[in-house]
Amino acid sequence: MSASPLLDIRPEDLAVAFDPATAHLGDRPTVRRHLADLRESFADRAACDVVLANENPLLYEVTAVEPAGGDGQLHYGLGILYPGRVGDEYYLTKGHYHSHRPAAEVYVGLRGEGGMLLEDEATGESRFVPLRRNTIVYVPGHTAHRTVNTGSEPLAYLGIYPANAGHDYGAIAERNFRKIVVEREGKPTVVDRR
Ligand code: S6P
Ligand code: ZN
Repeated sequence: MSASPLLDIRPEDLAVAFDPATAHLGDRPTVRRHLADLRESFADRAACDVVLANENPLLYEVTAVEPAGGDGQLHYGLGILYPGRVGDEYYLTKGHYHSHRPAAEVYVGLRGEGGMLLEDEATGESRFVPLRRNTIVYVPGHTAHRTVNTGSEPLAYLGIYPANAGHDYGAIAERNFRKIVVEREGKPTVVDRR
């Protein structure tokens, strides 16, 4: 980092055009997660394997913009989570803590209908809060977060987080979230993971 953070940032990172219909941002690499990558995330492993026997659908795509910089800088990612279910559980993201646990994040809903499962690391307490167009979700530090698409169209959102946040998927892989979001009588319902 030089004395001029403004001059250190590539011009193409200062203003980035996006289309909420795709998760693509210029030529930045897009991470694509398919069902096989999320086999451990869904509660109904058998239902997962039935789908995987025939196909490996694309569940979500994320493109991150991570400008150079040090303390105090921000990164952000544009995500698109497609609609669908495995058994009665709605499509979801892997979910993570930030490696730097105090790092918070703000999500801005752009399109679609869904929510975020938030789980406090110390107590296991959780909240399921709406994420949709024109809704902003605040994810406090020390909180695992996972996006869930409960609608019938792609759920698009922007997540903005401190540059030093980092992603810790290991803790979720070991224990997963305590709650799951399933369809019951046509409606999204939060229940305990059995
Ligand atoms: C990053 C932010 C999002 C997620 C994205 C995919 O801090 O929370 O951009 O990376 O929603 O979820 P996951 O759990 O696969 O990273
Ligand atoms: Zn995050």
